[in-house]
Amino acid sequence: MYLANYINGSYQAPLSQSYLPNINPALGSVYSHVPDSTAEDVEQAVIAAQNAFPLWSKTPAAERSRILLKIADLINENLEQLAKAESTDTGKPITLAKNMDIPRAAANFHFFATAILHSHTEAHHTDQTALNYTLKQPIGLVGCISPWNLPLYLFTWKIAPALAAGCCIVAKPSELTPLTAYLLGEICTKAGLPAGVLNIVQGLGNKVGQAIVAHPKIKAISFTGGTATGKHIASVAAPMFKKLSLELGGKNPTIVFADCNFEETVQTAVRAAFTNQGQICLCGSRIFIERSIYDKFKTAFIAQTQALKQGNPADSSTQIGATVSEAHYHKVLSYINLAKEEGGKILCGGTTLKVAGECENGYFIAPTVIENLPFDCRTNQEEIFGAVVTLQPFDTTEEVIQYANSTAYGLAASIWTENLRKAHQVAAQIESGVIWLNCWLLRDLRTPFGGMKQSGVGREGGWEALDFFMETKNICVKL
Ligand code: TXE
Repeated sequence: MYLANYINGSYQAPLSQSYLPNINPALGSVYSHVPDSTAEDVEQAVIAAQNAFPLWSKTPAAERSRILLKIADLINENLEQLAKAESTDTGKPITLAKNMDIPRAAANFHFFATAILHSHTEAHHTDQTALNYTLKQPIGLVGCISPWNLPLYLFTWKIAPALAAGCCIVAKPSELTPLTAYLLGEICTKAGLPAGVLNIVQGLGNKVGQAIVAHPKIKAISFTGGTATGKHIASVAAPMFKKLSLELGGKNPTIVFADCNFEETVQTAVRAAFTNQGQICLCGSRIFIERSIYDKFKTAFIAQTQALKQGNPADSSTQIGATVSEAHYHKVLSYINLAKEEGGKILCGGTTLKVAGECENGYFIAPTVIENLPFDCRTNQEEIFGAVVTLQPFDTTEEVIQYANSTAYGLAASIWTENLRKAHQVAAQIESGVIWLNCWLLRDLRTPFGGMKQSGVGREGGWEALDFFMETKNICVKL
């Protein structure tokens, strides 16, 4: 199967006619080919977006909303096909794709389609002399670049607010997971999205991504991916005064106090550690446990980790699938070796896993739990982004806050205690943009989402996402 770019409302081969192999990570074999597009394809996409912008930006909100709701409906109608595509591309369990990724992609469109029907603007009276009102207008052409871990989920998390705001888009999914974005093109056409409003250019980051970020006609860049890539993108976009939204990596703490609801805490900490093979920027990979329950927690955590069913992602009972790519598989394994070198004790996992049958060449790593590492070693400071977590005991609240805040990241944290006063006090001191008290990944799309420190710049979600894709103008009327 040869995939294509979606430019000006139709599928097009890359101008270079060259393709990259797309690998099914559970099988370890090539199953399709992704356009290896270049700056020339991006140029075509920019021209299409420019031509579409005057009309789309003036299309009434109710009409934009109607089209976006139709896209949401079509995503839901194609749930089976999209979930299968997502699972094949990423190695994630089909059940996860069906229950989380694809429904959330539809929800993203639904959320922003309805939001624009309820917007309002500000007005400021200046004594009796003037009336100021705020006019929000779509910023123009925008670039949306997304990663491989939650492909359609994160792709649409950017595209939906941009379209709702009235912008035209040049978007690039990850070259590792192009399939659902490819399928979205047809859905958009069927839903009646005018040609050129959304353009999807497939290919490599350093070619297509770079061309989008550097293009003078593109006014804003919304990016989710690795911190190093984010840094590079900022260095290109900032001197051009582009608006930037960067959602980057995380090294999130799970903080377990002795007075937690034990069963619920262990269960959710395991889910936070290993969902999507640990490849979610929100995963809790450093688990700090109050010393008095450390051994009890460790025993229960290991037992539940070992009970997770790992295997062929296409099997509906599979809970843990394959790592996304061979390169990432080796990266995660290298961190397990590093942990050993740093004195870590492997409590379970720590090895690759052979899945019999068609998956015998797949990139499987057994969920890995490690203890006996100091909070400031590399294993506990660097983002592994795989099914590898560490357990560490703590004695005081001050100590655990120091541990939690010790990394360069500041994306998410979860705190487990039945003492609400303590929960709020600790939450206020943790340097993370997203804090969950007694839960994990409980999302309300209206809330601000994003990280502090090297986890990013800006917030997605709710009005903040719509605002990002709009220019704000103050109009002052003398009375
Ligand atoms: O991501 P990249 P990679 C973390 C995780 C992972 C590491 C690297 O730790 O191991 O990042 O992963 C595009 N200009 N996360 O290398 O490269 C690229 O094509 C413009 C966390 O796979 O950041 C893809 O579409 N774009 C993360 C997107 O950027 C460029 C999710 C992300 O890829 C580009 C993924 C360039 N110069 C990885 N270079 C999260 N926060 O969820 C690459 N890209």
